[in-house]
Amino acid sequence: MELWFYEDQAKGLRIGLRTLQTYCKEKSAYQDICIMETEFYGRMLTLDGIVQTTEKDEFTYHEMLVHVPLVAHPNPESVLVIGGGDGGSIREILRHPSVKKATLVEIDEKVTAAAREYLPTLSSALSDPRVEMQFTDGIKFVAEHREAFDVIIVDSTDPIGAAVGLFKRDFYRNVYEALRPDGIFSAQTESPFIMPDVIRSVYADVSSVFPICKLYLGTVPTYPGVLWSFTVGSKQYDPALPDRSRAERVTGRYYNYDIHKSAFSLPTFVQELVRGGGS
Ligand code: AG3
Repeated sequence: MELWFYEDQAKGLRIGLRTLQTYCKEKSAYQDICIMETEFYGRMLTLDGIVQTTEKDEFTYHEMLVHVPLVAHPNPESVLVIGGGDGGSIREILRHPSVKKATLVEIDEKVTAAAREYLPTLSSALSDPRVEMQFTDGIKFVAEHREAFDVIIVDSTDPIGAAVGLFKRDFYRNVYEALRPDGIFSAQTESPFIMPDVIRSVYADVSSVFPICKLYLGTVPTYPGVLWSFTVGSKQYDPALPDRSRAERVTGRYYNYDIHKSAFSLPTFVQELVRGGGS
């Protein structure tokens, strides 16, 4: 008998992956956590039935979320990740030799425990001595820190449940305060095909808090809409003008210097969203 996993990505839109094995299926205080083997995309983590990451396409997401702000900053030493309990963002952060400390603030300790057991290609970097983990609410954590980080990465779930507050202006205000005077942050901000309203409102909110706000795009095949957006807020450095040698030092399987620059070239319908229009 064939077993299939389906995620309803939007009304009338569904993705299906044939699954071969289930490694972990548990309920935490926050959500249902599941890690399965899929035939096409390798191991996959889902939270409440929503695809978070797969072994085969996670590099596109984590490389773009992390390297754009870390290359834009000339000397990132202290980096904070909000969410990202699977460890994929931390793995990419640690590829930057200037980083002395990477702090992971994940609300659900059980997500990290499951990833450490069944997703080693993402989570193995969590054992690095530069990593500090705190299992607590990222919104509260950010509100309690002042000028403490060079870069903040918001590696969140979709804006539902506990993550809603990570897409709000008050949170971006606290992110601004938690960053050093030349700090920069990036956040995953969903697909322009599926959640145009999220992109529009996040862009308006981040622009109202940070002197520099830009949207850039990547591609994540297992996420709804595939074309994926990231929003960056910066106090000083223009994220769209990367230094070539800094970018080349962290060339990945998706990320490279040319991709970094071109990711800020937006299709017309996305330009309209960031201007506050569009449908
Ligand atoms: N964070 C983004 C997940 C969004 C996926 N949305 C969906 N499938 N509906 C993933 C965390 C990876 N570190």
